[in-house]
Amino acid sequence: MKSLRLIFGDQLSQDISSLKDCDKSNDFVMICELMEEATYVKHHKKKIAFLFSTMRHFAEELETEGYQVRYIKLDDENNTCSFSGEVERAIKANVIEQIIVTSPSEYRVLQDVQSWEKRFGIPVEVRLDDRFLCNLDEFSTWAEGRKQLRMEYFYREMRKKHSLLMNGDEPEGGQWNYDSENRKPPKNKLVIPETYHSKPDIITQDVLRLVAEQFSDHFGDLEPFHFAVTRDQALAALQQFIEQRLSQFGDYQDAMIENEPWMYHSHISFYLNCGLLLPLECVKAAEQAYNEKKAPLNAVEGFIRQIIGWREYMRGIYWLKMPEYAKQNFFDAKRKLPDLYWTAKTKMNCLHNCVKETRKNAYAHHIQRLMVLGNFALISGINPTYVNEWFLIVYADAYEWVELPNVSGMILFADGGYLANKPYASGGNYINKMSDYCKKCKYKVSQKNGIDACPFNYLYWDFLARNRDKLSSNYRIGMMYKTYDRMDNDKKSAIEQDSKRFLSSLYDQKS
Ligand code: FAD
Ligand code: DLZ
Ligand code: SF4
Repeated sequence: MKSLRLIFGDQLSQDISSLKDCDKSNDFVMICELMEEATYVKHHKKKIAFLFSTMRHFAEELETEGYQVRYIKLDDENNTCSFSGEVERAIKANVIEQIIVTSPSEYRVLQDVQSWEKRFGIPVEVRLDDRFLCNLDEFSTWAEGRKQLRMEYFYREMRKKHSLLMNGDEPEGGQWNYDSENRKPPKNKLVIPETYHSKPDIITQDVLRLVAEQFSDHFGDLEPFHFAVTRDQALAALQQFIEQRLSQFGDYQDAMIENEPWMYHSHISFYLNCGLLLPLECVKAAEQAYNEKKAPLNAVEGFIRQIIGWREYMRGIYWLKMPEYAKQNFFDAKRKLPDLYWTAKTKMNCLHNCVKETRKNAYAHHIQRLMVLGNFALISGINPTYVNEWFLIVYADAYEWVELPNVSGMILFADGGYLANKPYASGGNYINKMSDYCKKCKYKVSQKNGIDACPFNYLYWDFLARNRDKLSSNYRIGMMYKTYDRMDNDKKSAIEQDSKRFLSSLYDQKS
């Protein structure tokens, strides 16, 4: 049966299930650059360029392997701009008897796919995405009957299932988790290796021109552009991380240094999420480095946990809880997103740097996303819809399946604690301990109230006071109310007044 194998932009792997049993002489593969996908939220320019260039390189690889590829460029005259439109056009242009896809990673796109059989009158086979280590049925069986989920228990199951860092039934080193060793503050004079740099070839240069022309009003810097855009390059980026940064990954996982956006992180999320790298090969490479004594256990365990634990856990929750998950707003947060998230214009040095680097690189590391950008959105009471939209736009690794649970679940606690056991709210002390941002800030981190005080300090308490009814019974954060209750009335009123003043000035760019 002649089939159309549609490959979505984040499925760029020759091992993808939709290519299995493909009859190269009869079937054809379709990949499309689509205006609708690039603009349903206005993605960062670098993210669009990365995906288009990677898609074009992947199509070329498939052709070399003998596949018949129908590649639709953004500026093809008859491009209909949407997946459905392109499927319809392909059906009209070829005699197709069935459509085969690997299940799309996003709920929105799956809805589309599920309408095609009826709409086009031919069978549509939706295959499992077996790039992930935990399939969705397995996850929902694990989650069944649990009122709250905890990543740590899921992670242990995954360690056992894939026999990673295991000694028989016991975890390597006797402990499952070495996170407590992974919180070293930054030291002066750390030597941080460069992130991976590819040199833009002709394909990438063409894409850069196209993106500059078509998406000039989107957020972010297009150049310099140095992401890997082929599997070989992505493997080289992984190897570079294993050799140059993994050994320090654990120690400085939570550290932030001004003008050091990449730290010792791996910078592979873009490649993992679009299919250039597979999760198991990344964690096995790290395990091998440990076995060869090239990296310590705390670093390797931490890295493996992020990928087989957090990444899979986020995906499981997304599919278990969509579409309701996108609408959750536990704190009933109402504020708009302030312009500083786009302009980086703020006196708060931590936020200024994190937005500036995001704009330049389409990347910020986890603690910048969590404890600076996310924490501020949480304690300022910004509506989850706006926060989610921003995070989906600005990062080259952002797709709803992973962005939404991180934002709504992990930082905004918008699901009321289904995914995380407490909101990651914090005052300025944490940022001061884990970064050097406060040294150059106009605000004073040691000051708790008043015009010069670090806004995180009073906003934190104001957030707790505003949400007392929802948080005082939380066993991880509830005890903070005892501290709040011991404050005298003048102090409480200063917290409230400072927060009111600051939050009302947030929208006139003076803060
Ligand atoms: P490393 O720190 O080197 O970690 C290794 C890998 O572990 C990552 O590449 C990633 O695949 C995985 N990982 C680590 N933490 C998480 C996590 N919490 N959830 C899922 N995977 C994880 N990650 C995305 O891939 N896409 C997103 O859109 C995204 N949005 C986020 C939004 C917020 C508010 C927060 C707090 C986190 C978000 N993350 C997201 C998770 C994490 O910040 C990024 O995966 C990480 O910063 C990517 O950089 P890295 O490859 O250098 O990661
Ligand atoms: C994010 C994105 C962008 C910017 N452009 C495309 C595109 O042109 N073609 C495509 O197939 N996918 C693109 N994507 C990824 C999709 O928005 C979506 O996340 C995936 O198809 C998975 O559902
Ligand atoms: Fe950020 Fe406060 Fe430190 Fe300034 S003082 S950098 S606002 S934490």
